[in-house]
Amino acid sequence: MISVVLPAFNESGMLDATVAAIHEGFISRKISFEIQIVENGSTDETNQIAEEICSRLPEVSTQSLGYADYGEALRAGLKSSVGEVAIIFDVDYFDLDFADSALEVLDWSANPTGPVVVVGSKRAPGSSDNRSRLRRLATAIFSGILRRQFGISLSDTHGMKVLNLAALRGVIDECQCGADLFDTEVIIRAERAGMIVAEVPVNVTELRPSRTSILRRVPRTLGGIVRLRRVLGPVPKD
Ligand SMILES: Nc1nc2c(ncn2[C@@H]2O[C@H](COP(=O)(O)OP(=O)(O)OP(=O)(O)O)[C@@H](O)[C@H]2O)c(=O)[nH]1
Ligand SMILES: [Mg+2]
Repeated sequence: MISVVLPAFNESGMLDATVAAIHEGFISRKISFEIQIVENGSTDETNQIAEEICSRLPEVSTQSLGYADYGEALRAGLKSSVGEVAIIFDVDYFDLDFADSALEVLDWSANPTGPVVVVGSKRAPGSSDNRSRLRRLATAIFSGILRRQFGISLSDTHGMKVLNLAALRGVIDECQCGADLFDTEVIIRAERAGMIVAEVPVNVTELRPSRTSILRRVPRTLGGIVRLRRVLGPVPKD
């Protein structure tokens, strides 16, 4: 089974349409799936809308945590996923074609020798990123820092990804960072544990303009990198 984890924060405008599109996509693919909405900290009607969707669609469940934190929402969603494989989508950024190609690359077995994470890279050859120039630059700088500071092999760690949950449960339990660093920590820890991570190029078209100003994002991300460094230490020498 595939578990789609969908973090949702103040998504009353888009949640219904996004869940409907993902639901329809997996029904038509005849794949067994669940969709987990994980809300925290919303001040709009997101929760009520999520509950209403769950009452209509048996494959969808929702949980609501105390305070706004994207990483904590991902952690909670992955921990309560029942699938062997999880797909992380955003409410404003999801792509079933990405899911198809990433699932082909992912190693589904419980003792994999192939990739345990497949990231939809906004920077890999063949990708096209329609976000603003500033956002693309921020992604490039962040990825460069990750490569130098943590030896990460991927060109991008944020955004859509597919995970072999059966293989990654131990790694997920070890992760300490929340916010926008949680999924990056999973990837770094998986690589350090000798697991293979992979990427496929994506076409990035977010369904709405950015909600976070770059001025707020930069200090938050830099603070996150300092925290990651403290939690993970330097690149191990082999
Ligand atoms: N549960 C939860 N979900 C969040 C939180 N912040 C963002 N999300 C969700 O994460 C996904 C991406 O959020 P966005 O606000 O679009 O963030 P982004 O695309 O990284 O950045 P911008 O849109 O440029 O600000 C969406 O599904 C949001 O609803 C949060 O604090 N808690
Ligand atoms: Mg967005």
